[in-house]
Amino acid sequence: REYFQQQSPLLGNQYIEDTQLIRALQRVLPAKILKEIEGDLTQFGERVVKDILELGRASENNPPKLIQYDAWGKRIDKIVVDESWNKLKDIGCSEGLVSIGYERKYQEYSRIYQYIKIYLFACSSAVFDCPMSMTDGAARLIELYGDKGMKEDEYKHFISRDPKTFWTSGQWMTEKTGGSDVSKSETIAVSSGSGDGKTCNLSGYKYFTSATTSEGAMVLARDVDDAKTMKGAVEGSRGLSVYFIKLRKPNGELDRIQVHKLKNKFGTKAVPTAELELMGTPAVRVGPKGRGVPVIASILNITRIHNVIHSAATMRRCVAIVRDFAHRRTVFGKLLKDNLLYLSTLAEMELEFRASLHLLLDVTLLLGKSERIVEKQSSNSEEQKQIDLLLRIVTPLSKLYTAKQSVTVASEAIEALGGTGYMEDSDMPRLFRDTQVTSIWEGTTNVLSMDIWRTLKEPLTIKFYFQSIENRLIQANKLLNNDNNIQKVISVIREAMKTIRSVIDKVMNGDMEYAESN
Ligand code: MFK
Ligand code: FAD
Repeated sequence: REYFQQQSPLLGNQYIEDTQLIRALQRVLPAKILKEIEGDLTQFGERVVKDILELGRASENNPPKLIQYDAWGKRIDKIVVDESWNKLKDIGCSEGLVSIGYERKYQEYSRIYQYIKIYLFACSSAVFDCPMSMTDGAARLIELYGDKGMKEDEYKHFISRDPKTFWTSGQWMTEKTGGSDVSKSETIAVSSGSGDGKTCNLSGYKYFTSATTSEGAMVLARDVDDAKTMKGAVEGSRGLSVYFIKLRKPNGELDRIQVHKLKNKFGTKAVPTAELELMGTPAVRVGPKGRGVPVIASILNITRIHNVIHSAATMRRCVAIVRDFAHRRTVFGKLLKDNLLYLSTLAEMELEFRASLHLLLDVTLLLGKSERIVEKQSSNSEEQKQIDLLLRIVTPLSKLYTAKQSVTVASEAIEALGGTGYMEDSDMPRLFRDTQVTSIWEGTTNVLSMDIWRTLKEPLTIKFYFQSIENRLIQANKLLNNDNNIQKVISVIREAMKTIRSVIDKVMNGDMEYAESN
């Protein structure tokens, strides 16, 4: 007998089929630039459902392993990754996933071009966007705080388009004492005695280190004169500085680092994340002593936008799969695409996706503008101050909102495929697990809300694409200045996010008048 065979949902070109993305790009990019980059986005949109998706699946199916000892009992701490993981690194490099943002061929619009490529890459690449994001952040940190030597050396590796010279970077902040609150960090930096005041040796235990196969890492550590007595240590986060380390010696061995374990994670399974110990690892300070938090924040402000990318990309991938499925699955005599109840579920998902996509583009545009103004050497201008302030608020705001929504959408997408959506090889559980972390790493929802609350103390004369968010933020700012009630302020901030959703809802229902007035 021949039994019924359900057709599986298929993914087409992820750029061409993403009509919302194309429309949104028409909104934010000058037509000439869009025309110039369209060819590249089209070829990449094809690749992410072909070789990149296959490599991502292979990496996921063969996660990293830690080999701590060789046959003779020598400690080697080798992290073995699947060859597909290395190939994803080469592809990410040659596709310019970091470099586009620094070549700045399209001035302030370069970031949009770069981040849309990462958006296409994220859900096919087994979260290789994680190492790419931290490398992007490290490049930015060097651009802002690095000396001439670092700009000629490490920076060039991070923004290279040649896989032979390309490096990725980690970002090591979290310790057992705390990830949100780093003030009790125990890792110490002791001068190497070279006399330049910058080279040190680091010792301490880092509790979460992602992309541990990277060539380098930016590390938070406390400066001390003497490791035994802790003389010279300044307590709290003001005693911390940022140090750059190279993880391995030229022969490939770890340089005074012991990897104690690989984390057994709920998701992001292909990304190696380790607990490790620095045992006098040679390091160079980047940025001023005792300014570790604001210096490393230049990475956080980039990686938090990468989080928005990952969340928006997850929603888009879920919508793409469910939409296609709706054209192939028949229930009660009708294709799901013709079932109004099913469509209303899909519309909810689409709504969240669109809101997040617009937020992503707006925050990216702000980042591009901020970097561009600095480049034009007018960093003290009022325009710069306002853009930076807005960016400082909109970055955590979009990160916290899109992270939460992506988990909801990914969960809904599993159900939308029925029982098969719950099966590992449908790809849906992976999307769900991978996006669950976006609300934890790079700052949890509460921590980011607090960060927005602190920033809102600055005087605000906001200009933002969504008028209604602007109004809410100004309202929060006033509340703060009047009675300093944090609960009220945070609830207004969260209302601002709901507003985005309602504006997009109106747009989807054709109520342009409402949408434009907001
Ligand atoms: C898929 C894409 C993503 C891939 C992710 C990659 C893998 C995951 C990697 C990680 O998870 S890395 C670890 C991430 N960790 C965090 O995000 C930490 C979360 N905690 C916070 O953000 C806390 O708010 C913070 C550590 C910053 C609190 O530290 P403090 O020292 O108590 O902060 P405080 O007093 O608010 O700020 C100290 C200074 O830093 C201030 O400057 P001033 O000294 O000049 O006044 C702040 O303005 C400045 N600062 C803080 N946050 C900033 C910032 N400056 C700019 N931007 C920010 N975001
Ligand atoms: P805590 O800081 O102890 O937080 C616990 C809870 O308290 C949270 O719900 C938090 O929201 C809440 N909370 C904290 N402060 C407040 C407050 N003021 N008000 C109200 N609630 C509050 N870190 C790195 O440095 N480098 C990495 O490469 C890295 N990779 C990671 C990879 C994965 C897969 C994961 C899961 C984490 C990774 N992290 C990394 C660590 C991550 O950044 C931290 O887990 C995160 O910042 C939270 O810190 P914590 O785990 O210490 O939790």
